[in-house]
Amino acid sequence: MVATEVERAVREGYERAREAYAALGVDADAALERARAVPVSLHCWQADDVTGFEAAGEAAASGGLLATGSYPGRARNGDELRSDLEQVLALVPGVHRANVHAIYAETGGPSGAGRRVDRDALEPKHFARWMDWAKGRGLGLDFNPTFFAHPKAADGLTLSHPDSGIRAFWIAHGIACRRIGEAMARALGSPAVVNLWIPDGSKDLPADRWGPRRRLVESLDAIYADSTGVDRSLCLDAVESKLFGLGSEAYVVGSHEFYLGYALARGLAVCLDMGHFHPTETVHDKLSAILAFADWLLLHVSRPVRWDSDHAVLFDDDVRAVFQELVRGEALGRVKVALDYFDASINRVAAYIIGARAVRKAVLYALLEPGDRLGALEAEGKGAQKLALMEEMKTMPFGAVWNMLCLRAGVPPAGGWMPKVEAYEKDVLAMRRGS
Ligand code: RNT
Ligand code: ZN
Repeated sequence: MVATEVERAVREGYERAREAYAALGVDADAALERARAVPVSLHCWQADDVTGFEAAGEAAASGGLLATGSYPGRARNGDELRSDLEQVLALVPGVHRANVHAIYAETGGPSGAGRRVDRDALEPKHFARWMDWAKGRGLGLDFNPTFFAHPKAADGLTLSHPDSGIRAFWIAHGIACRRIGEAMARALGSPAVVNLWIPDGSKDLPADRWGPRRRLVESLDAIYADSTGVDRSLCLDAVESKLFGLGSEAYVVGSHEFYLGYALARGLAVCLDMGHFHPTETVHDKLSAILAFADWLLLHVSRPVRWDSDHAVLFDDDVRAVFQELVRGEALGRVKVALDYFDASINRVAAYIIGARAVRKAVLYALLEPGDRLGALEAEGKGAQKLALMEEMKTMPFGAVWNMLCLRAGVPPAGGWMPKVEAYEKDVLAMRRGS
């Protein structure tokens, strides 16, 4: 089909779908526009398997992170990475931000490579290229300190390390990164989420679970101290827990309970990564519990398969349930949404697009729910009717509304984006030899 035919088919399909939703009291037009406006932060680390630019060819992510696969075309520098993100942005509908890790600093000359600046000495100027690019694109930036893939994290401990010198190094890194986030926010006129995740833990049974957690509290207090002068309205601080990691199977210092307590006690946000809980535990049930006490939280949308495997996000039950909960609780505005996965076994740009489109679909799907009707049925004790309506919603013409959202956003509806990615792979990714 040529473009105009596709367009006509989308419009026709949408008209019928709009009527079907209207019959249930749902305003599809309003849902579509609201769904477009929810910012989704695109993680830069899917493009290069969490390698970063510190030194060419340096081993990829450590600290329990593992990108598996060797699909050709990994981005090797900032320009390639930003080019991949451009390609993604051209094919995903809605508002996006970009999420950068400290290892993506460009510290050298014109090529961005060169002089190595250690993590404790990073400054906003080392991210000038990211800021310039984001400004040109009208994107907000988010930021993350990198507490892994570094000699001072070689034994899997950073902010909870027994050696005060090592802790001091990582504290300095944490503060430096908050300053960078603040600078990004100023430069772009949009507050930056700065999310802290550390790998600290132990592979086997620890004799002492208390000491590392005490030290972590002290280190975090130093990072988040008022004396740093970081403006909290620009640098939105979040802390990310984990249940276990590769090499920290028996004990993780920054567990969920630890960070939930810390964040509530100190007025920070928690980050819920969908891969960081027991496989039978669901993140969607935590939202109304945490947001009863916290102002906002950060969501790392990820897809764990048997473990925290960081597969590309799909439009699956878990992701749908998260956004349904947020819509039902009128809490979409109290959550910052970020993608977090790294799959090196498939075309990396397509992996981005699949995940970003899946999240936007889930937002739209949730907004198309007849919330008032479901709520009324529940309140009237009509459990069967409620369940039946929930079931019926699954076979509504959702795809027709999604296609219209894409059309309005100026990106290909349905699977129309894949040929573009295939062309990009042929013209650009395939030229990246030795990556
Ligand atoms: C690790 C955390 C963390 C990282 C990124 C790279 O388990 O999920 O968010 O994935 O910071
Ligand atoms: Zn995460």
